Amino acid sequence: MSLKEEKGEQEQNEKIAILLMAYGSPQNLDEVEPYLTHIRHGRKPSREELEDLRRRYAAIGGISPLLKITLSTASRLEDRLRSRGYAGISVFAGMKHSRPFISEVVKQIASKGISRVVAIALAPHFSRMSVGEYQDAVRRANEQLENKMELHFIDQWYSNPIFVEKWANKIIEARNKYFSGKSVFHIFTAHSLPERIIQLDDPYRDQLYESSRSIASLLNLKENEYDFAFQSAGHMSEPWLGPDILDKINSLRKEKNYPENLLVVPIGFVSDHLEILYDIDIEAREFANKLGLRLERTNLFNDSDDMIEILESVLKEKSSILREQS
Ligand code: FEC
Repeated sequence: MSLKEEKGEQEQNEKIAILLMAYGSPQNLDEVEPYLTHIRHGRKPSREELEDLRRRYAAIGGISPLLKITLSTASRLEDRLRSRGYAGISVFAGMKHSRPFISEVVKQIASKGISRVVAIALAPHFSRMSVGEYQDAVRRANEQLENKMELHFIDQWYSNPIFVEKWANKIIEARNKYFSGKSVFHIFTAHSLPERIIQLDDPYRDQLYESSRSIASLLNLKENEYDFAFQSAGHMSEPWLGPDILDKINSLRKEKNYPENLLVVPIGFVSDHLEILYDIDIEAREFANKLGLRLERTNLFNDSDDMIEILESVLKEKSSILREQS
């Protein structure tokens, strides 16, 4: 074998995939039904449930930007890693509940002769019911392959110092933009999950509390300047983690010297999508306004340079594969 061939084979062996995983979203109103059926593990939604969800998508312009943002993040991260000299790394994006499904993307990765995959959900806090399910989808797809790939998972990354610092900057930016010089009450939020996760010793809620505290402490926020609330709870009969953001706003309004200016900081998410553009920007804002309060929210990272910097840092911190390559 010539030196060139040997080098080519080595490079072939070193091919690595980073798989970014996100929730997924319907690409038009007709796709809402299969999407919601998938979320519900195959149970068909009622006509009212479908209409309610279609109405929410219609209210944000008919389509969520989530897929576009995730694909762009993957492409920008790949460019960044290549520019850093990681020539054998390719970045892919797979969705949990819509196309391109994680299972399809895992097959596509394998078809390129890649043998190692680092999978990271674009959700910074770990729960068995959220990130755990992304990981199960990767494992199941890998099991179907003739030549199984080596899988590496990044479970959580909420405590990455750059992530914490960038959130603090987003808060300062939003306060200057909307509330310059005025006092502001900060509500950190994340997606709710069924309350039973607590009995299962799931780390999700504690990680969210820790996340809020570390961002608040970087900004020297006093205890009476911030709190945490859950958002976007499902419409199922079992109890979900609370307090819900609307209840939190209501209870704040009942306080004696209630805060008039609220800043929502959705630390459980990294990009714009239905749960931000509808649940916060429309539903929570209207609710607060009716109570005479002003509600604004921070921007999210989306596919910005900040997001790419955060992901690069997380991958280096959490993945020995990347460290081996540098
Ligand atoms: O923009 C988009 O089109 C997608 C927005 C979206 C994101 C998202 C993130 C999370 N979810 C989590 C848990 C659950 C559980 C159920 C559930 C249901 C829905 C429904 C929609 C939906 N989720 Fe979601 N979620 C998004 C959208 N989610 C739509 C359907 C119910 C409804 O009408 O609102 C309940 C499942 C069931 O019914 O059995 C549980 C968690 C996250 C944050 C972590 C992550 O991003 O993966 C946790 C974005």
